[in-house]
Amino acid sequence: MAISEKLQAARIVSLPNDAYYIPNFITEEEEDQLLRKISHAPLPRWTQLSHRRLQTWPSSLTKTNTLLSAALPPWLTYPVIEPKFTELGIFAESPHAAPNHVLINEYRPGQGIMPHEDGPAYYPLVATVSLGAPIVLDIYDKELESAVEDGDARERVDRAQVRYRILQEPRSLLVTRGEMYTGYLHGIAEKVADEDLGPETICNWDLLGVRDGFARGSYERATRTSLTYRDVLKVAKMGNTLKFLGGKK
Ligand SMILES: O=C(O)CCC(=O)C(=O)O
Repeated sequence: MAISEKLQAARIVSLPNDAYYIPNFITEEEEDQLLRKISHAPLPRWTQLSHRRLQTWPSSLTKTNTLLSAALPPWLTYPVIEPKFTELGIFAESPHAAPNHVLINEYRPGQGIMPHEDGPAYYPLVATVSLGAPIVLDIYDKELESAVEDGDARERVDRAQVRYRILQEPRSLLVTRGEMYTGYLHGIAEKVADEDLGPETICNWDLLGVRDGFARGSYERATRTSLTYRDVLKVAKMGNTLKFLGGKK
């Protein structure tokens, strides 16, 4: 099954191929339920990074970018993957025809993520469900990559030109794939407010669920959590795991 007409209608037309934005992808009850499950995860599930904290489900990838085969927990599967992703045909063309990996990032006001690309471990498609509060995702040209790698990375990033800005409302879905996935970097600025919001600066402005809510042109950040669903290309089945870890089959 290819992507559905509903997803086609959600395409952000001012962006390269392809990005899709659907407001109110999940209900408030579904958002509450996800936030509850995330907050009830045992503390060791969290990796505290310097500018955000992170949960990785079902597990981190190995050094060779391999996922040890394990099912995602039901609360990350229902209702987001089944039935919602499947109805939209989001992962219909990916190797496992479904996501097998989820990163959960939590950003407090002032926190963010440096411009980066998601890399070759994954099929080039990421589906992001946002919870809790809005945030702006910045899209950078890839030339920034070498600038980030050498010298004073943070200063260079601050000076770098953002090419596109995508506003992600709580409960929304953002899908990026293809050229949008491989040809650009993405990041979230470490700010306590997102400003200069309007039809000229936000490329999904016409697709927002509550455009009026941003009519003042800015908002103070609050804690925002994202679920990024991906399909890891290399999966080691349990039968092969011993061999994989260096043992005998
Ligand atoms: O939180 C987000 O929306 C972006 C997360 C991200 O860039 C990543 O997980 O690679």
